[in-house]
Amino acid sequence: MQNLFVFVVLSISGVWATVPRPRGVSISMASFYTPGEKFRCLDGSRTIPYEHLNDDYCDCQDGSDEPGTAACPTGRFHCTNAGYKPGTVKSSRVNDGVCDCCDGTDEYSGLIECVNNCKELGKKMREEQQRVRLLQEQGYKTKLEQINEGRKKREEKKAMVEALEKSKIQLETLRNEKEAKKQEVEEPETEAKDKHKQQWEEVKAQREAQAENERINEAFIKLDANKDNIVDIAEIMAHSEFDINSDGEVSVEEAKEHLEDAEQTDPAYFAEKVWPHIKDLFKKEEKEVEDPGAEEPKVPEVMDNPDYDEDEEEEHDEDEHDDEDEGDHDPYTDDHEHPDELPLEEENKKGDQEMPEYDEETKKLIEVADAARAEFNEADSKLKDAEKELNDLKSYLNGDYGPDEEFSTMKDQCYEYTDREYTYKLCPFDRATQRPKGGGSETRLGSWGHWAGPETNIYSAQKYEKGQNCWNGPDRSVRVDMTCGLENMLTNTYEPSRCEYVFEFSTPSLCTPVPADSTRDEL
Ligand code: MAN
Repeated sequence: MQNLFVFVVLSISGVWATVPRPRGVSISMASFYTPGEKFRCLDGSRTIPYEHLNDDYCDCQDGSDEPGTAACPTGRFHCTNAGYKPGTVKSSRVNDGVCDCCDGTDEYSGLIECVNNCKELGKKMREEQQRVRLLQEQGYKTKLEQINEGRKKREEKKAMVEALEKSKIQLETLRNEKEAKKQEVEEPETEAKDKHKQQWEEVKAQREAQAENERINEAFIKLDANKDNIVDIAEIMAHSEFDINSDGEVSVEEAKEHLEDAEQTDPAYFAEKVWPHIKDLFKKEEKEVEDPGAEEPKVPEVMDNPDYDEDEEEEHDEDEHDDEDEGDHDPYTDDHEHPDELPLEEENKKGDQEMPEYDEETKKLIEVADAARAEFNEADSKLKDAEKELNDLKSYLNGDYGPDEEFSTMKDQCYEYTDREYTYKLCPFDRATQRPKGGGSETRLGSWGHWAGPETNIYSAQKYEKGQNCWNGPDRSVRVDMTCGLENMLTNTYEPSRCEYVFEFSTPSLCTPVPADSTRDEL
């Protein structure tokens, strides 16, 4: 039974005391092992005599009767590790020839001798704890500043919202006034413009009617070969284009059909009844004679000219064809060596087809309406700017920047980290991206999603989601793990699974003051 008891020295409120307990039992569990009393297995399964503790025979299923031997497979051996931190190892490691506890208490059989290095480990641990405490303390100071800044920012934004809501009402009123004014002056403007356009349409229609009359007259003159001011069957028959059945001649019946069953036609009947039905045929013939290889080009060449005026025929001479201002160009007689003439004529025609300028009164109305439109546009864009600013402010105020606004300082900032291949960028509460170091386009790894830490520490991680789709894989996403650090900084990035990234981010926002006695050891 030499293994049964160890006597350890415990300091309670500065008073040193020994607590007898079986080997491998921690001080906090010592009360369950009372000398002289029967021992109840910790799982309550059975009760055994005190002497059966650590007798190298496993009585309790949970191994609680053999904390200091390797007899129970489920047993745990407690190392006091005075000077360092207490710990437990599996009972199977007791006396297995390997030093597991820094105080060497798990190896008491004499098989090997363990060096107690708890003091050394304890020193290192305390140094590390001190470093962390300093870091937390220093970081916490910055966190307090961040909290101040964040709260101030929220208050400022709230005040801005209030002021903007008020000025928005004024801007709306002004915009509505300007809109009413605009509508008021646009009405007479539209009326005047429409009137002008309508007049122009009428002029165009008149011109077209006149041109059509000219075409009819020209056609009549051409068909009226004997110039008796009557077109009869024989004169129609003389025009091969009226050969309906294409048998090489125009029959009497065909001619009559073109004359709408009349024997002859005067100009009035021709215009009203005959022309509407023959004008396409007549035109067709016009095209055919344009062919330089066609027979007798001399007759149609004058008649074909839409500007041809029979009365003026005599006046035309070679010289007049050179006068560009006349606009009387005959495609057959004009000298085609002068290519400039035709474009100018086209230009003149084009000028004729363009609507003339508005009259002075309409121009004035347009001017007034333009000014009203400009004033409205200005008022409207001022209102839109205010609305946008309001939206931005409200979206900021809807954000969750930590319980004390401590994370707000990282909003509207971006942090970068470069590894072997990529430069990663995190713009907190906005997006995460990746850019190849060697150049190339940026890949969106995710947009701000939500806080993603465990329930007890939700502000320790962030999630960025719905990034660019990964070929044959998920949409890219990032989890940002945050820890206490002296400044906001992206300290590491990795891709544990394809297109799923982890960013490590240090921030004072997660530093907490450390209670002075938090590193006290069990001795
Ligand atoms: C790019 C990068 C990588 C990613 C692959 C997936 O190369 O975004 O991080 O693993 O695409 O195809």
